[in-house]
Amino acid sequence: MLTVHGRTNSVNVRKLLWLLDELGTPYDQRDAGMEHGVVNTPAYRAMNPNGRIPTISDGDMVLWESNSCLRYLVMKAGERGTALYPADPAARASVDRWLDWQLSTLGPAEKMMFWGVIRTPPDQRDMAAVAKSVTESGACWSIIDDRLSDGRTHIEGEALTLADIALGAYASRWFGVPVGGKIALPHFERWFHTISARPAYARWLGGILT
Ligand SMILES: N[C@@H](CCC(=O)N[C@@H](CS)C(=O)NCC(=O)O)C(=O)O
Repeated sequence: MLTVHGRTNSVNVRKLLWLLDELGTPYDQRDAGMEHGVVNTPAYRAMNPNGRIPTISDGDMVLWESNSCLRYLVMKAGERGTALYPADPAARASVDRWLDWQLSTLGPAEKMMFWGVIRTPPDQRDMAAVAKSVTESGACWSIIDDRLSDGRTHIEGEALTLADIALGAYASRWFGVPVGGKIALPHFERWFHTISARPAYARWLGGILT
């Protein structure tokens, strides 16, 4: 049985759970990280020396880095995963570009917006750092807004791909963190409305941020 190790309020765990529901792949989820501990045990570190979540195990196969896990899960699903991660080199590379961009550019830009508000008590918040993160996140999301300005329903066209899942999980934080200073991004909002209506999104990302 495929196992996803990681607490369900983690954005990077949520990506995987959203995808697994889209694929209809059975899995077992085990809490790990933050208040659940586990990540510093020798057994967990043997799977993931970073002590981070998510980690997946599938028989003898163990993998970490959420976007690598997304790719593995669609490839393992065979036909069911093809539309989400197309085989054509140009189409696949285009999806991969957004996964890499989420990890390298969007994630660092938006981290303080989320952590500085949702996971920091009000009297300890550095609102200047949060405001900077809101500005930098808005600059990132405006790239997505431009991408969607031709009326396409999804990042890569008319069908859901891993790009929508990796970016959609983070978009839940842009729309869900109650902080001012966010720029209006109408195409991005329209896309978010579409993807957040999916039952698998609603199940894992539709609740309040914690
Ligand atoms: N680049 C990694 C980031 C992993 C990461 O930093 N995960 C966070 C949760 S989103 C974590 O492990 N936090 C510490 C904890 O939960 O104990 C990935 O995409 O999997």
